[in-house]
Amino acid sequence: MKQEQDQPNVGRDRLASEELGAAERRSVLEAIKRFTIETPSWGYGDSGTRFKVFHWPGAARNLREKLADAALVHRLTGVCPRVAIHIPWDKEDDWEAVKAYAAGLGVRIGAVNPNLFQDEEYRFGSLCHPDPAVRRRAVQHVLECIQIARAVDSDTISLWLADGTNYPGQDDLRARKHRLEETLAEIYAALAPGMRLLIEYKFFEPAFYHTDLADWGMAYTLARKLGPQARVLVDTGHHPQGTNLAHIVAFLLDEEILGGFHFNDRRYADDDLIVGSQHPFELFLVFNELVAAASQPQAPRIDYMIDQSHNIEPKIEAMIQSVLHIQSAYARALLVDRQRLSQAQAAGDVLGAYRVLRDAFETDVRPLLAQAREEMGLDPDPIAAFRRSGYADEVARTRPASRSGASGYPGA
Ligand code: RM4
Ligand code: MN
Ligand code: MN
Repeated sequence: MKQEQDQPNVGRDRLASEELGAAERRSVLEAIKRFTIETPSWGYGDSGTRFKVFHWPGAARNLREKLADAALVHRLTGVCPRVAIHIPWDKEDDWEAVKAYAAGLGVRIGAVNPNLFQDEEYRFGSLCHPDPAVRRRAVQHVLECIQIARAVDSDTISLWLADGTNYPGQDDLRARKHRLEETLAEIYAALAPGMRLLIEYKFFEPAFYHTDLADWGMAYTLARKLGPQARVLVDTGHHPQGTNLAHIVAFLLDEEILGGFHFNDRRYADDDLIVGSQHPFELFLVFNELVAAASQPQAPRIDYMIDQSHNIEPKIEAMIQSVLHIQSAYARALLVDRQRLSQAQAAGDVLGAYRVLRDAFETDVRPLLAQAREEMGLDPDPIAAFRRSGYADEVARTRPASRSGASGYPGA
């Protein structure tokens, strides 16, 4: 097999060398500026683990405050114009007013996330519950979320199902699947034209014997049966250890069924840590697949959302850090030398191909990201700008700790 003779083993930095032409550099910069990320309302409120919710001074206590914090993240990064909401945690009476308030801050509402796991009735599930009355209640709640989405001009319902069982024999697994198909069909039929239903899967928790939507294959099967408005949502923390995320993403992209992401990082389970903080190479490999597929003629719409629950860390800064890590992964993936990669693949040059990816991954993209931000009229260092702004101190002063939790976490 032909080896790379022309490549010193110190690696290639396409940014530092003259290799990346002006036109390619420009197109990478423009892609970085266009790439938007949706942040979650619940990431700005107090949240934690089942052991303890530590209060963060100034953490947002209601939807208005969450939107204000999210708008600040957008002002500092320039790429977070949408905020996902969670019902009932963010429930309000006047959605017109919410829409106007968000618009006044320069953001808008993104995905509407129904809550199918916190009612007493949901002990044995929601859309899969054996009792038709509970299933009806769950369907009604999602239908209400569809109405809310319409009211705030959102076109996305992001559905995560906590349903499952804890013990073998607890319920009939196939009957539960049939109930789910029936309830989802009713929900799907109620979607407004052009509205998307993103179906999120998770292999465990809160149920431990089985989860009704355990993996991407199940989400895929149901999305296909429902129709083109249903898509699969990949939450990066919802797989068993060692699962190859990039492969799942490539497969779903190729099947034109990938609808969006919930980004977060994890070490053991659904840890909801800062995106890219634990496994940055894995995040890069996911973006490598996305960038590779984006060059196809029919590039699909993918919604890039963060789903994090901050426990000990400051909420806003954690969110900005996640956005920066996503941008780094994306920028590096844009720098992959795809021509060299396919040449190495065709030649069976295993390590040559690996090094093409590694070179992009090890490239310092901070100057490029700083340039993109400066071109957008932003501070090149959003974290430093946030720390300088005095916002954290101000909200710590003006937002006394609330006794009732707006985030939905017990004790928050
Ligand atoms: C779940 C799942 C959902 C999120 C809830 C709060 O683990 O990731 O997307 O809405 O947590
Ligand atoms: Mn999620
Ligand atoms: Mn999760």
